[in-house]
Amino acid sequence: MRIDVVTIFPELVAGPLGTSIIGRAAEAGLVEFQVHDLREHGIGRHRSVDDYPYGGGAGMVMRPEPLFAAIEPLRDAGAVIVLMDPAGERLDDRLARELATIPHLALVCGRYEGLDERVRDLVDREVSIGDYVVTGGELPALVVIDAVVRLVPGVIQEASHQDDSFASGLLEYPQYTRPETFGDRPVPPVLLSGHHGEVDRWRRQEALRRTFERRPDLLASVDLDTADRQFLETLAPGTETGEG
Ligand code: JFH
Repeated sequence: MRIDVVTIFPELVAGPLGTSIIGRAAEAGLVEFQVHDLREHGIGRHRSVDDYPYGGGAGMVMRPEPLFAAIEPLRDAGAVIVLMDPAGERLDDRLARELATIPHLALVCGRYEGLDERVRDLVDREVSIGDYVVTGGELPALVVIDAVVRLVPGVIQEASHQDDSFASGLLEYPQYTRPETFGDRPVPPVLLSGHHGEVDRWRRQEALRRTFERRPDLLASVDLDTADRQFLETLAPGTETGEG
């Protein structure tokens, strides 16, 4: 997989991409990153990439020419062009898995109050990481890259993302490691029992409990069997948990 990033802050993007699991994926050749400094296409002696908004108003807007110059060669190279934007399609597990199937992505990061509307003609999709505003597209792009690259075969243990809580639609079950007792809190004995069936059942129930307590909205799209429904009934007697 190849991922290009267009930004006026290449160092802000390149650092994290060289670090940890994502950095190792790049070293292993599973993914190739290329970060492009938009300012190389800036206009005039000051390499300007922004200008005042027509019609007035606060803040600056990114001018179209540098973005066009940076994006066009990536388009010609076959990249799917993704614009980071607070008004884009919301990133979730489903979208991350879809983007992970694209061999060549180019993520375009804006700054200021946004970009000239005509730049949208050059992009294939627009993605948001959630309903809050950050100061530019770089951190959102890193979130997208992190979520996508860990799904590329070979980057992490395959079982990890099949087990991802969002794959089942439930939140994670509680996890423990050594020591067996920490302060006054022992590890739940079932996890030390060696009964894999019991461990699986406990984890399923704790995942159901946590989802019911914290994100009951998620339960509507989870595949619940009879045992799941019976367990949920003990948490909230009389509450309907049918498909919805
Ligand atoms: C970005 C910024 C827009 C305008 C009402 C709400 C926003 C400031 C480029 C993505 C997510 C982003 C994101 C992505 C790219 C850029 C800052 C944009 C506005 C009007 C103000 C510039 C922000 N999920 N959050 N933020 N900005 N307002």
